[in-house]
Amino acid sequence: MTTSPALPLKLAVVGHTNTGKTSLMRTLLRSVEFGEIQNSAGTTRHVEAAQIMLRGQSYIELRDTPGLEDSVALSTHLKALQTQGLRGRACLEHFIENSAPAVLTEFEQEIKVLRQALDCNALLYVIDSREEVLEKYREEILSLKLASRPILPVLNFIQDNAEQLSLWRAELAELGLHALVEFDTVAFDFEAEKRLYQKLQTLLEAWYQPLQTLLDHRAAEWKQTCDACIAQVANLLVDMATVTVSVDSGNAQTDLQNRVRQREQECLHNILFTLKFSPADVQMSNLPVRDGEWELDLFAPETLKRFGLDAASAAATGAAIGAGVDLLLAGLSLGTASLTGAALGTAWHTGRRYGKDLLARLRGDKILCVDDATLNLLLLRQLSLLRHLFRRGHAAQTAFRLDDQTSKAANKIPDGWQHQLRKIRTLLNAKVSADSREYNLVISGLKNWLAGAV
Ligand SMILES: Nc1nc2c(ncn2[C@@H]2O[C@H](COP(=O)(O)OP(=O)(O)O)[C@@H](O)[C@H]2O)c(=O)[nH]1
Ligand SMILES: [Mg+2]
Repeated sequence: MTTSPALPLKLAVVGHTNTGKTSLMRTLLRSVEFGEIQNSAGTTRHVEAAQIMLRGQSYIELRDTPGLEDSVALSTHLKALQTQGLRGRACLEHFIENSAPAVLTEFEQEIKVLRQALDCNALLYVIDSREEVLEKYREEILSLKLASRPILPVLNFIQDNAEQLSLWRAELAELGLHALVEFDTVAFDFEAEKRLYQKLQTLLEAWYQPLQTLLDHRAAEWKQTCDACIAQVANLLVDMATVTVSVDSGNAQTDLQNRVRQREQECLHNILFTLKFSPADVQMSNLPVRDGEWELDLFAPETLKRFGLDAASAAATGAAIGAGVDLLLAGLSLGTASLTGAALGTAWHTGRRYGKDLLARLRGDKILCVDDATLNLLLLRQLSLLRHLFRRGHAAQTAFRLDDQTSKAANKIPDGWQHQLRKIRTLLNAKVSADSREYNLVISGLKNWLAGAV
């Protein structure tokens, strides 16, 4: 009978100083706040634990440790004990419990790490793969192996580093470490995180099922998170393509600009919150909003269709609409009270269909809306943002500057946008409520299109 393993699975995150141990913790925890990260040795002085929770239960306990500094000297001591016949865990335990006080002081940091190696179920050994494979790293691994726990090397700083990576792989194989992962803690890739858990499954068979449960949950959660961010952008684009301001309202232009900028900020805020990033992770300047005057083309096929009219009988319909509009205008100028019977019915019908924007237009008001060029820019900014954030690790230290995105990809409007925009603009012709079928059709089409474009 197999018994369920004790949860949480305890993983010690170990390695030389400054290899990205705390960064790995942040990325796996989706927390920009865990620990302290600095490009200098000895930032993490103590062991700090954090939990990966699922439905109120801790599945994994990650323990961040100080970096191993003097591994060659440490290894000399451990080798001496091994020649006395002490092997594996006994060797480490003896070293921790029976060394002279001066030795314990000298290796204070290392002993904290060794204790965790002894206490945890497995070790994530983080490597700065830009580094040469030096003797000190070999000694470090040999010392950690004495804990007799599975070690999963995590190769960090993997970008543009193929040559050095293969040297590390060869060295690790020689040390008996064949399962390893490449995992960049700054440039996040969900597939790489999945592989990390899968490798742990093969190294820790007893934890196979809980790791699978966690993995499934993480995959579902990642999809939901991405979908939620895409929905934010879809709503932003629809809102901004359909917002109108009457010129009569005084500061119409500034009003419109402010609304667009505020709405973009709000969208950014929601996306950062959904992905568990902080406002400091992204910098962006105000969107240069331009406004266009809204021209309502009463006889455009899409407008006609929108009002349930058949474009094929446009002539007849045009006459009908014309009559309605005339009556409506008459009603407006004469005062509604002077309209009688059927005339009032037609006027009312037309007015209700076309909404207050049309009435404003018929009254000669100008209606401002956000122009296509601004919406194109808004789209490009949001795509750049999502493309970056979906691949950003929680350990990344430099803020993403949205305004610096000048690459070809960042400036190319993906195919199909004009079609989407046209569909969205049909909602502008008559204010459609956000819970209507029509509105939802446009939004869901747009979400699908955005998911493909990101
Ligand atoms: N470019 C890049 N920088 C990283 C990566 N991982 C960590 N860093 C940086 O390396 C430095 C040390 O990281 P830290 O997590 O504090 O290392 P620790 O001492 O092992 O905990 C910090 O400046 C990090 O921002 C990575 O994958 N890519
Ligand atoms: Mg650290």
